[in-house]
Amino acid sequence: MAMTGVLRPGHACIRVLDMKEATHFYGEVLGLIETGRDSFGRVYYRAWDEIEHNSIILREADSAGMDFMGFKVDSEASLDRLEADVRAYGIPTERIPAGDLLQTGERVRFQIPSGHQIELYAEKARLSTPQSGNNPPPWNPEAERGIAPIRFDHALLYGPDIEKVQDLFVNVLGFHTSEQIMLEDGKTQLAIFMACSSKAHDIAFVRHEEPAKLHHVSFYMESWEKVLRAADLMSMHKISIDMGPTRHGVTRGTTIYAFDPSGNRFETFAGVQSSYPDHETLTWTWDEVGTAVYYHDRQLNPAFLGVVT
Ligand code: M3P
Ligand code: FE
Repeated sequence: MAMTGVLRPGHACIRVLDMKEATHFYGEVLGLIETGRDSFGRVYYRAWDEIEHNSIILREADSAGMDFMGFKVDSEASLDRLEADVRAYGIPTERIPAGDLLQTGERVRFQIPSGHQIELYAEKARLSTPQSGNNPPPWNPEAERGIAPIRFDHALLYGPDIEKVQDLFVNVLGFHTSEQIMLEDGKTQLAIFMACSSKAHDIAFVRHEEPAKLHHVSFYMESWEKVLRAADLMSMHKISIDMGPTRHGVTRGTTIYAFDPSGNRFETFAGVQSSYPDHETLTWTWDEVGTAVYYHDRQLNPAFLGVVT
């Protein structure tokens, strides 16, 4: 197996202010498939083409934002090894017992320098879905219900000390840096995009004073046409759109940023480039920061740097 260790983003637990409003949005408008509810009142979803029991978990709380993001690793042996490596690096870890999240094995959780809670897990129940097994069709009716993204793809997180975060992800967790945006001094990073796969990014960070903030969770769509259809649905459902449809210079993704009813930003995107560990890190300079983020407008909108949950 060429891909070992950390494989991909597996889940994100999002705080919502009103569960009834949130389940209407995530279930009917975004079109995720509800897979369970637990004794804490958390609601679990997967996207139609995902193989595991859950990827988005909602928790009702007084403030919006993200509780934690989890990455799938290839085996229990990798989970043990990465746990030891994170500890040896000087970051304490805790084990969360199997079953704390529905249908999910033990998780190793740690706080990264930006203040976010990151988890690793090796086991989660696989569902039998129309897309699994022998001779699967290319899509099924769930692929046309609501916005209907293919998968939870990545998150962009805001917090301090992103160079320390980069060191941890690259030198301990095995990610590579696909792209970066520099500040005016040409040396300090405003943003870093990192992948554990050949995707444009699996996680990204923007430098920000306040720790543990969420800029967006992102959902992968099949095509630019599906991104435009998502925009139509957002308007039909009076969803607040932050930006787009447009294109990012960084990653080349065609995209929309919009807000869930609690004010958490989410992205529906398609058409990114790929990245491999032997590629050079693409760098965007401060004079082109607007183009890096919004390729057509060529300037940042005020919400981009200011509105996070
Ligand atoms: C994305 C993406 C920035 C670009 C963000 C890009 C922060 O969200 O998914 O490609 O410049
Ligand atoms: Fe994104």
